[in-house]
Amino acid sequence: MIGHDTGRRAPWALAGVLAGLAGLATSYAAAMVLTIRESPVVAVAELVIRLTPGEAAERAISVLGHLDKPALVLGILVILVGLFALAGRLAQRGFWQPQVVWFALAGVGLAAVLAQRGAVPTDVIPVLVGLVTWVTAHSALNDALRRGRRRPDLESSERRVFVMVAGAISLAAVGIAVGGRVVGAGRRHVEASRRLLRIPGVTRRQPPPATSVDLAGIAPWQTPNEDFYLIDTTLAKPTIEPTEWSLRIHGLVDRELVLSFSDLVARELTESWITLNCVSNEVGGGLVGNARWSGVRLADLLADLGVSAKADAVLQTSEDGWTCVTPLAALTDDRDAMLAVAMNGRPLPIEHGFPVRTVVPGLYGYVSATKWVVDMEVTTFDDAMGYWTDKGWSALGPVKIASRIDVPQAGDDVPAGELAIGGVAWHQHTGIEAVEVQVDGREWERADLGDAPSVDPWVQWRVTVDVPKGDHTIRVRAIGKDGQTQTDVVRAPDPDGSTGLHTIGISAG
Ligand SMILES: Nc1nc2c(c(=O)[nH]1)N[C@H]1C(S)=C(S)[C@@H](COP(=O)(O)O)O[C@H]1N2
Ligand SMILES: [Mo]
Repeated sequence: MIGHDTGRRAPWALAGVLAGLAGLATSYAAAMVLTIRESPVVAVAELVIRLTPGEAAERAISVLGHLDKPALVLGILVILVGLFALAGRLAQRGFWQPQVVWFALAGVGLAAVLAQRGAVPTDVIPVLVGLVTWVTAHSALNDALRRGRRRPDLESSERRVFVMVAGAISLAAVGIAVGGRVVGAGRRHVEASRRLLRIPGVTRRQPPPATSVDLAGIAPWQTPNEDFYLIDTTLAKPTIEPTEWSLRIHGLVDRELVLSFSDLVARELTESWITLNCVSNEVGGGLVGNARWSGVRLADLLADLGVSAKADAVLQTSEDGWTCVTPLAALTDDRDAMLAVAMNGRPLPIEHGFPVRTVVPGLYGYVSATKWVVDMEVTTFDDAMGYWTDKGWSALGPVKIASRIDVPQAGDDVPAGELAIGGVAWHQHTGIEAVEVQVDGREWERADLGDAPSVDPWVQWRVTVDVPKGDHTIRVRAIGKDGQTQTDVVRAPDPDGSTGLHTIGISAG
């Protein structure tokens, strides 16, 4: 009952929340129509991610997994709704009081939008559209509320006016947001281009090598694209039409180069099986996958450009402004470091870097595997800093030898007697010589290895052991082709990759 003492605050707060949500809707619609990659809310969330110290960001990634970013956006929305309600309550005191909240929120939005890489003046339009909506929608709702206060005799009709104004604003906001989405359906467009894209030289299917490991529950040797782990700092994935993509290679080179997508795929294409893994992967974790990548070797490209002898690093930048610094040597030696255009015989999925990403065998993703890559500056480690190294992660990111038990799983109950154990092991660009398994601290037993066509992909392994009734502990270790045995010293991923042996407990009965 508006205009009476009871429940009087609620309609004012509600008016603030409605106006606030209407402003989010119109700013979202404006971003869509202008095909700006993100709404201002998402830009704020990405700014929060960027300002989060490395260790905290790391913990959020590992605790929340893929949910970390939706959880962040949700948290921001909850805070916003609280501030909208506050603006609504302030309106009880007068016209100007709530404007402080609206202008402050718009200020944060502007700061976030302008902090984006390659921000252009039009990027501020969605924020301004949102601000105008906040101020006008809020004052319309407040007028409706005040009318009732001045004319208590009109209590019920005034209430009707407020409900009608509120309803009209909500409907308009939803309509505008949906309309904006339809008009600016950029992603669907890029998805269609991706589906229709045929890249000469990319073979759809190439059977994985005959592998001797056939054990239910073990990770498939070739990781399907849809099961491949995903790690990046974006909320809205960049959607880049191949015709609009270009890569600039510059810095300490004799000749600078700007490469279009058609220039790139006109060059000789290389196909290579490469296992990619994340430095954040815990011992036994799943942030690792093996795919066949098709692309252009960076060593050949860079050789054409003439790299200065002073250079020892390449600063890579993605369309969304993520950066990493890669040791030059890893891009110019005999390994298949490449600008990849296809993954498992298909154009790269959008979330894995469409249309072009970097893949470097033997280095963790955070120093090498730039998705949506658009710029490469040949430089020196002294002069360049990457996104994660700036947060305290190690500058050089060679992968560490690792092995994982996939079968049985920790905590499984298994029949006593013969037990098949299996999993994967990797030491990219060095190769796996042997895998050994130990039950209850007894002798290490050698496992059988599956085939691998080169030293860059992982290998599957399998061994059969005898387990009597009771509880058992199983550990695995890998031995590299360089003679290195995987260490049992336990270390967390920060700053250069986890170490320790994957160990599981099972019960035989
Ligand atoms: N543009 C961009 N590229 C990026 C990242 C990122 O945050 N942004 N993350 C890197 C990290 S830490 C890893 S482990 C790999 C993961 O690649 P995937 O998501 O295709 O598995 O991408 C790398 N490339
Ligand atoms: Mo990573």
